[in-house]
Amino acid sequence: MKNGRFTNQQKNGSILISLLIALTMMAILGAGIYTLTTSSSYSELLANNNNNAYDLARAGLRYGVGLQSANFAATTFYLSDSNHTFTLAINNSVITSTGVVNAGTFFEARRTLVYDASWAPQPSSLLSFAKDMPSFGSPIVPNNQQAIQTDQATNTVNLGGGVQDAYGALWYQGSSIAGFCSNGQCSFGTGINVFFEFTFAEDYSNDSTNSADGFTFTVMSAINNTRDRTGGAAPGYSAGELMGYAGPGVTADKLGIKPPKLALEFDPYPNGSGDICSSSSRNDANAGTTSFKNHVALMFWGDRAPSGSSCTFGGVAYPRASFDDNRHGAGGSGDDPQNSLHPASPDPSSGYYEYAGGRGYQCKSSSNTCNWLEDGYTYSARLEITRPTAPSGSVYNYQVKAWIVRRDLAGFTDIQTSHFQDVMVPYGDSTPQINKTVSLAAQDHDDFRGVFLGFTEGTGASTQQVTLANLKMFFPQGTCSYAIFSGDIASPTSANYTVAGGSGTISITTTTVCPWTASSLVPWITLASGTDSGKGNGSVSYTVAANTGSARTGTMTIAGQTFTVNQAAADCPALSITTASLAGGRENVSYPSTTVTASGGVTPYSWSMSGLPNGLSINAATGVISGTPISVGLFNPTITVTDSCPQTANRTYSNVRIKYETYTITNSTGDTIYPQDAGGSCRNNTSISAGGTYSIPYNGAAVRFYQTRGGGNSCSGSSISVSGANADAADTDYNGGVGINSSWQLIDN
Ligand SMILES: [Ca+2]
Ligand SMILES: [Ca+2]
Ligand SMILES: [Ca+2]
Repeated sequence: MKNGRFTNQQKNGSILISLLIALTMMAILGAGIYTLTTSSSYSELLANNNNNAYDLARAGLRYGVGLQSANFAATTFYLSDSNHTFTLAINNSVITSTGVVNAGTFFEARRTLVYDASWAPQPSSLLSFAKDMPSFGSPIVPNNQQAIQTDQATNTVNLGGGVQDAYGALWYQGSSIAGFCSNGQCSFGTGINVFFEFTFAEDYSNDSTNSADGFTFTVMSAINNTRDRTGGAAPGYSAGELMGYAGPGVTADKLGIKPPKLALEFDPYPNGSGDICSSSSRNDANAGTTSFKNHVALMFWGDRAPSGSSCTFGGVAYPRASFDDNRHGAGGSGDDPQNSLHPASPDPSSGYYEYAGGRGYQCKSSSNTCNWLEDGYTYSARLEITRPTAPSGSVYNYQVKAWIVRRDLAGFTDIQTSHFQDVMVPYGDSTPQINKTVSLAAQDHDDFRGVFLGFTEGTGASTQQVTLANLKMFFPQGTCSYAIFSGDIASPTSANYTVAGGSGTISITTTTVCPWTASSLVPWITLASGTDSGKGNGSVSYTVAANTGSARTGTMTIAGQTFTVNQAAADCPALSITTASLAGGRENVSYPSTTVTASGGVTPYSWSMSGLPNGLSINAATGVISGTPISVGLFNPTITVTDSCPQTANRTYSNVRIKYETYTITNSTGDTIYPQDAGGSCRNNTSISAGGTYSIPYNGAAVRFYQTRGGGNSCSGSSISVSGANADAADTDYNGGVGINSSWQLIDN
């Protein structure tokens, strides 16, 4: 960069840093995919200034990411010997960086980049051939190990090996915090950015059939597939067109790579539109003609249960399901996404790209004209998949972008080349050749939570030699989340132990690829061997040692969550609840305030209860039970007290009775009757006609009913039989029987 030097001097109150440092940070910092928006105002004559402004803004963005701070006041960083600056501000994790060249002059150029870092909390890193080649050391090559060869010295891969009728897959097999990968199974998270270079051997045939059949970069579900899977032709049959992505391979279920899966295919060989079981059935555009152009296309999978009988090879039946997996136009019914079709005119959203020049320029090492891709030159490919975190309606929309360039053809500048290879930041310097949204059903989206990533290839009657180099994969964010349980209790935060100590288990649930660790921060809590880390669901077993001193508290960190252990002191007196009984109550009448008491232990106490009548509660600090019962019956509440050691004591009270608020009497005598009030007089003007009812508010007194009412409100008569409701089992009648159905007096007990 011109004038690319900062000094360490203070100037105009701004902070000075070294641009060299900032640019170096571009390579080592970064914690997420960037949502970039750009704005610019510049003259076309000053495009170089604009590029410089863009890079200043980019450096600022990287620097801001490195700060890992939610907020950072707007600060201008500038070059000492010029008016070139970037201004950085972070507001609620949204980083805004503006690069300015020739600030304040007619030649000013200004670019602004904005990155929302709030959903990218996990620092991450790259997976690459450069540092992870040993993890690409074992290709899956069922029928010919020449098909895929890895070179651990040069960090390159050969696909094809120059052999016919072979196929295979090369999956990343390592473990890495980048992508939360475990034995090759990575968390798809919010997507992935991929860069690699590939070089095909020259094919200058008019119909591009000198070499076959191409390769794919594939992402396959690790939930539905194991890492030993590959597609490929049925044994003994020639169908390189399946590219190791479609077809049964040699797996027992004859399904090859099962959905969900997606691939970017690099197809340099035309195949027609025959039955999916037959060879030449990929629906490549212009197959069989000299108009065929090598193409790059997005592939998903075909129908899961295509109609028609099985495909039969050598007398063995194979499910048709895998045979159309890289057939253009297959899929698209039900939940199956559409495999990309050749568009009538160039259209990135079609998912299918062919270089307009097709065949007709100089091969690298011969005087012939070669087909695009197959010219002996090295091409660069870049793939960006954004995986949604939430559905859109009932589906999940994946955005897939791809760029394929031969650098000299694309006319890249050095800066564009640098950006193109930098997978830690979205690429925005040129329009992607492929930019397709594909909608996945919820189950497929979920089955993509864990994935294997790598390459597949296949050959038929022709052979191929493709060299892969310089792979880089960046996972913007793994989406690992963890829940812990103590038995059925979700998200427990603490447990109490007596002076004697004991043991406990906390279980963890998470996605299978997600790692976790557990640790104790105090020596008296120890984790059982082998339970201090894991991946996926698991559990942590711990032991609390006996306590010889005062009460103590220790914490464990389990899958990122803090769990507290409280243990009683060695000298805690025994704790007990001393309240012997609990009074009964009456429905809808305030319960007599009752204070439960305890002895022993170490105050303060903490009270809780279970099984009390509805409407009553206990004050945790004072032990006072209060409230108004709203239901009747017999209750057996248990009161629990916890002291500060801590230790607990329980006491259960049997048959605490809550009575009805009123009684309702039904006159079943056939005559009018008269109730006697508490004072012994017949109630003025109160009579109960035959069949009538009479509601008696509870007042604790017995109520009698008489046949007649004489002068002076005297009641007389005898033997009146009534029936009623709301008496409970403990109430008695005049004769000492249970209930009130058999006589004329109710006694509330
Ligand atoms: Ca070809
Ligand atoms: Ca093909
Ligand atoms: Ca194709």
